[in-house]
Amino acid sequence: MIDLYTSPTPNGWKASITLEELEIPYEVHPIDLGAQQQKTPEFLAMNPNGRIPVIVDRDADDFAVFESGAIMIYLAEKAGKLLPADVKGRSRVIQWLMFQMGGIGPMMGQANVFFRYFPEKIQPAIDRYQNESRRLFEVLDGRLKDHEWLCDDYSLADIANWSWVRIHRWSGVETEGLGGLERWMAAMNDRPACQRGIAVPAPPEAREESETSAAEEVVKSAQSILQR
Ligand SMILES: N[C@@H](CCC(=O)N[C@@H](CS)C(=O)NCC(=O)O)C(=O)O
Repeated sequence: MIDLYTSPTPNGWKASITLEELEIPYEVHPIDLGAQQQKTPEFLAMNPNGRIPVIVDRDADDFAVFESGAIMIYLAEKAGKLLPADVKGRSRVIQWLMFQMGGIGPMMGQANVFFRYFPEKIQPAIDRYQNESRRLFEVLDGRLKDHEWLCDDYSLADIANWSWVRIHRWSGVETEGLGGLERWMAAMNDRPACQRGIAVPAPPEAREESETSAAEEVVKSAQSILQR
């Protein structure tokens, strides 16, 4: 049994979708980021960086894993799925996983900060992160134009990138004109495990409809984190 400490964010969904795809039993522990539950001594003992997601493997002497990419690799290796065993196949998946960890995630994250959360609208910063996110979407699209999935088969790479790209409207980045990316997004959206994963620990509507009060709550919570 895995304990999953998470919140309804792209990095959290990477862990919950992976668990759902691998059919590994897990117990969800929702973390209220606005209430700083990720900074308590108990949480910091699991992840000194004070961020979700974190897993604890009860079947491995309560082994704790932080960093969403490391969590995904740990789970895939445990189950023997979603990460090929051969050196080149494994490397290809890790390359596209790192592309998300070092590119898509940080750039869309900063687009969210400057476009959604900062009270001051600093247009050059908004442009920089939205343009860079769009450029990275074009890289994904280039690959997905003639590949069903990012690597040889459906893998961790698809889960990691989709968990972020799916909130592109929240970041203010369009996917228009990127046919390969849009086809792949629809295929990801149709997967039952992806649908279950993004409902953990709460339904994702807040990220999709910026006009709702739930979206306002997300903004308020993110602003309170940025002020600390
Ligand atoms: N590189 C980390 C990033 C984790 C991260 O930034 N988590 C955010 C939510 S998506 C968080 O916990 N923010 C709370 C805070 O900054 O205090 C990962 O991939 O796990």
